[in-house]
Amino acid sequence: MLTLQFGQCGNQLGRELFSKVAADLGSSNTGVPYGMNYEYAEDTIERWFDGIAGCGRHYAKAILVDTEEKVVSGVCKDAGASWVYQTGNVVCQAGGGSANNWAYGYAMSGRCLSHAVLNVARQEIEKLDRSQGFLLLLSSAGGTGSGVGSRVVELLREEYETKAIIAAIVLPFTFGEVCTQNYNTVLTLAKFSDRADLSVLFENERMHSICTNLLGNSNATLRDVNSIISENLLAVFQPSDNARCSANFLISKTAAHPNFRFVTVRSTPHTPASSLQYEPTHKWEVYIRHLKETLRVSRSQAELTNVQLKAPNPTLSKTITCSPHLYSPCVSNVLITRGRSTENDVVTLEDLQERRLYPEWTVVNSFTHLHQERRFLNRDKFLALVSNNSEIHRPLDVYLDKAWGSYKCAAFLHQYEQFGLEEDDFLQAFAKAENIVHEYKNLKGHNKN
Ligand SMILES: Nc1nc2c(ncn2[C@@H]2O[C@H](COP(=O)(O)OP(=O)(O)OP(=O)(O)O)[C@@H](O)[C@H]2O)c(=O)[nH]1
Ligand SMILES: [Mg+2]
Repeated sequence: MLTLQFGQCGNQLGRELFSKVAADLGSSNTGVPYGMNYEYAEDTIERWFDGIAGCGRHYAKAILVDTEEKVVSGVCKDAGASWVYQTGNVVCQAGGGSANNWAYGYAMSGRCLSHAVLNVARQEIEKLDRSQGFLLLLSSAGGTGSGVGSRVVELLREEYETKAIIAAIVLPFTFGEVCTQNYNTVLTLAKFSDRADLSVLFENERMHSICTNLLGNSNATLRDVNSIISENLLAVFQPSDNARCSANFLISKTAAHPNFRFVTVRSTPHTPASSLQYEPTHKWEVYIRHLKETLRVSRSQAELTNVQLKAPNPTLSKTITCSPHLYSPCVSNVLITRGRSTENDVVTLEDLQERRLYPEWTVVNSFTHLHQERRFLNRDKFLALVSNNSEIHRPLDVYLDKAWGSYKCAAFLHQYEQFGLEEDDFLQAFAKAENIVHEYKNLKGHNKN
């Protein structure tokens, strides 16, 4: 994968992601024989790195894009002990950012930077024999990640019609941030919904709550949030023992239907580093049941239950999960399990294969399982569930509602019009976002088991 990091969030998240790749690569407790670990390491290096610098450190296979120097130079300085960014892959306009304005990012910064980004991308792609495609990292709330990211995703799609484009999009906190974030989010999601093959959504609020509730970190910073997001991404993208597992494979399993191209990732277990050694490791079925429970919606159907913010419960019996709880209907689920499975502790899949989770129109294999025996980041077990499910409409609906509320009273519109965004562009984006929300909201599970 060639990673493209956009704006403050994309670049900071990218740095954390590569640090985790290096940590996983260097982890001592792999749980597998030398040869197996060697293969995993080779595959990891091929996925994320691109040659070795004079200092012996790996070059990250990444392009850094921003409209101000501060963040990218900080991120470059703060690379890891075993890896660095290539300075030639930094595409930065020395300015003051895109002022949290999607239109400025798209039209002004995007126009200046996109050709340089495409040139670097071309050079990188030519160097790679087996390029899996692109991973774009950005937040939807600012001006650069959202606007320049939207411009670049358009150009990448035009130039690389068949290459996989996956975006990891960070959604803003719903309160206390900038007023234009709702417009920026709607405009970004509308653009990515038909240009990227798959968009993985991360809500800052939810990720922050994981730090607070599960890791006991009441002063969690954005760096801590990035650590959780990176673990989720890597649990998905690190090699699995399934040779078919590529970006294209993931897309075909999760986002084959063009109306449903968004997913979220749930993962478990999350344990504070200080108590990692004291925490018991449960059987696979406990974690899998826990992940299934994260899909449960409350009786009033008002929202997801907050199982994601709780520790897995080993006493949760099968009979409880077989009871008629309500689950968010899923277009598809991909479960990735990492760690040792034994005869006495097999990875059991029935919970997530249950037919009622999936709409009647989905094909039989809307559930996929991938496994990797090698331990992930020194943990005995780690699981990630990539889920394309109805609940995705909820956060999107919130931003859409707020953006529409502002639009109706023409709030801040002149800031967008100034940079060429017309009424029609806004209305098209609203219509697209509304359609996404509508499709997800109206998903229905299978009636029969
Ligand atoms: N998870 C996470 N969110 C971040 C980070 N940095 C900023 N954000 C969020 O991203 C949004 C702001 O977007 P930025 O990425 O700072 O903006 P930008 O793309 O640099 O655009 P401009 O600064 O407007 O040019 C807010 O919702 C922040 O909470 C980060 O490192 N991690
Ligand atoms: Mg910025």
